[in-house]
Amino acid sequence: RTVNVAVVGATGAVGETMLKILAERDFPIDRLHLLASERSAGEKAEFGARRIVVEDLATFDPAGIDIALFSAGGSVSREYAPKFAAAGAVVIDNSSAFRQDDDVPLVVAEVNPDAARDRPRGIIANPNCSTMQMLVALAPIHRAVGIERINVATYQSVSGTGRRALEELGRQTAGMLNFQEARPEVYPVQIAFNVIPHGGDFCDNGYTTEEMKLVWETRKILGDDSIAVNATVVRVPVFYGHSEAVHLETREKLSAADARALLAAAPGLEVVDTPEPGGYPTPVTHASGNDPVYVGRIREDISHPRGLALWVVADNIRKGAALNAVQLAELVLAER
Ligand code: A2P
Ligand code: 11C
Repeated sequence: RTVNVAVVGATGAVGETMLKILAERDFPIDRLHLLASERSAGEKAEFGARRIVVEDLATFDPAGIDIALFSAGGSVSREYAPKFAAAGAVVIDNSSAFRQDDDVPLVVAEVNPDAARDRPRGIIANPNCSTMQMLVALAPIHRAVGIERINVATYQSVSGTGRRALEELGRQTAGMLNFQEARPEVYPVQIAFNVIPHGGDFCDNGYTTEEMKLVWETRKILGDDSIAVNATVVRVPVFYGHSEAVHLETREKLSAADARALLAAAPGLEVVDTPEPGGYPTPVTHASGNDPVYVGRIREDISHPRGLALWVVADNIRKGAALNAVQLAELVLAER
C-alpha cells in the first residue's frame, strides 16, 4: 500500500536529502508534495528521475497527507505541525520545537523504535544530529554495562546550520585563498580556516543550546535521567559530517576489546579502528554521503578505572537528520 507524503522544507539542506533518501529506499509513495516558503514556491526539485513543483506551505491544504516530514525550522514546525496532525498526518519533525514535550516521543530508529508508537499528538520528534550519532554508538554500551557519565566535545560541520552556512564556508575559503577578507554573515566570526566554540544560543548556565540538547535528549532517549552529560560544541570548517570525541564512565568496567566487539555487532554502526595512520573514520573518508555511524579510536581511559574513549563520526544530514526521519516514517508504515 502506498501513502501520501509531504516534505516541509523540501528546498533546504535536510529536505533535499530527505527526498534523495525516500527515492533511494523506494518509499511507497502515492502523492508527494514538496513544501517550502513562498520564496521558492513554483521552483522545481528533483525526486529520483522526476522533477516536482515546490508548493507554498502557507496556502497548502494538508487533508489526505498520511506522513509529513518537517525540516523548516522550529517556528514553522510549531505553527504547521499541529495543523498537519489535526488533518490526520503523522508528523515526523526534525526541529527542536517538540523534543522536550512529554507527549511527543523522541526516537533514534536503532535505539528506541518502540517509543514511536506512543504519539498522542500525532508528532514524533527527530533528535538533534549530534545526539543522534552519539546514541547510536552509546546505547549498546549503556544496555550492556550502564553509563554513569558522558563528557563529549563535538566537531560539527557547517551543513548542520543549513544551506547558507555551506555557501559561507565555500565563499570565505575561496575568497581567502584569493587574498580577500572573510566577511562573516551566518557565523559571528570567520569559519574558514578557523574553529568556533559555539552552536545555537547561549543559556543562563553558560552552556549553549546545542550543548544542552546533548544532555536532555540523551536522558529522554535512553529513558534514564541519572546519566550525567557534559558537552562542548565546536563548529569546524567541514562541509558534511559531525565528529565527536566521547569520554564515558560506565557503571561496570568494559574493556576496549569488549567495547569493540559490542559495537561491531550493533545496528547502524561500523567500527573502523586500527591503531595506525588512517585507521579511523573521518567526515571526508567515511561519513560524508553515507548512512552508518562510524566509531574508532576505542580506548580504555588511562585516567579512570571505568573510563572509555571513543571517536564517533556520521553524516549529520543523513543519519543525523534525513535518514533517521525516513527510518521513523518506515516504522510508522510498518504499523499499518
Ligand atoms: P525556502 O527555500 O523557501 O526558504 P536550510 O535549513 O537548509 O536553510 O533550509 C530551510 C528550509 O525551510 C527551506 O526549505 C526553506 O524554504 C524552508 N522554510 C524556511 N522558512 C519557511 C517558512 N516560513 N515556510 C515554509 N518553509 C520555510
Ligand atoms: C547543528 N545540530 O549542527 C545542529 C543543527 O536541534 O535540530 C540542528 C539543530 C537541531 O548546528
